[in-house]
Amino acid sequence: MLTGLQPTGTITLGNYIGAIKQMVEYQEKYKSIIFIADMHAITVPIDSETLANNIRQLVAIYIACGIDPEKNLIFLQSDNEFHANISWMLECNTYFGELSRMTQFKDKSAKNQNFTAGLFTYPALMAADILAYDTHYVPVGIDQKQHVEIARDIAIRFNKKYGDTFVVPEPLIREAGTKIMDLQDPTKKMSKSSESQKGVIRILDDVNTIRKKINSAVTDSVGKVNYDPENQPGIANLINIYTSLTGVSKEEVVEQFADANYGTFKKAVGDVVAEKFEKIQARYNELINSDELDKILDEGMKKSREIAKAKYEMMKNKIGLRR
Ligand code: AQP
Repeated sequence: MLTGLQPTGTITLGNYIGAIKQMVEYQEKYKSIIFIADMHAITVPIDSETLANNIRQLVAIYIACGIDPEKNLIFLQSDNEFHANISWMLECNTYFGELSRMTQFKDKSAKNQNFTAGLFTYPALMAADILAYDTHYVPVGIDQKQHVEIARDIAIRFNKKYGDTFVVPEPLIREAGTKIMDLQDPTKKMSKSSESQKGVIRILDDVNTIRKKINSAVTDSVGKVNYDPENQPGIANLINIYTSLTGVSKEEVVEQFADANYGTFKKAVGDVVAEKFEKIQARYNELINSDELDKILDEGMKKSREIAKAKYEMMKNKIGLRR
């Protein structure tokens, strides 16, 4: 299994619930590769110092959240030059038309008319990330499914043209209902690169700030805790947060808070998030300036390069890039 996050900002509660929590669960079930997708992060503008800080922070957050370096291969994408090399060979087997149909490209390029070629060819790099390791499973949200599908198409095409080279990967689609929304605008996804201060909970926010953000989350005038995403999107979002972190079902939450006002329910949600993040933050603070992180990344660089290099050499040979 292979998965990674982009160091485009401090991890949010949405990233934690939608991605990191699953990684921690999957490490018991699959042989896992978890990387920091920093080369994907530069497909949109990002300040150099901010990026470097985000990278170190993300490694510490992975470990603090319970990702075990003994059970997972953890590495930084840019520490492994074979990703870009493999990506180029895949790009030359990818059609302009299929890249043009990627919805993420359409969305992100619409936000900035001066988009880069890297934003356009991003799916070929993602295919390289996946295919270099003979990955069987790629856990993704529904928004990323298209990128795993194009990786499959590229793998099948390459295998047909040059002979068996790649394992054809499968997306592991996460169950619906885990998409966490902005607390101030519950129609918008909570995103790490968002500029919304009050609407986005960051994993490193101090617990009082977390409680305040949840207390001032936008709700509705119904005044009753129901799970009704259409008419009560703010409350539905808080229910999703509560259920994701406690394992209690939506029905049970609605029953438990049937007589409670929104203030009481928000306090309960705030307590759950604060308790979870307080523990993660304590571990994060021990790690962030330790050389443990560098050791993990050095080891990951070595191992990931060995695997990706073998795939790269195989591809070169099959394509005819040899003397
Ligand atoms: N709000 C969310 N609810 C549930 N899951 C979420 N994810 C992101 N936001 C939510 C999941 O977290 C992972 C992040 O993947 P990524 O780093 O490649 O970037 P992304 O999907 O584009 O996430 P962001 O936070 O919105 O980043 P930016 O702001 O850089 O675009 C994915 O598994 C995603 O499903």
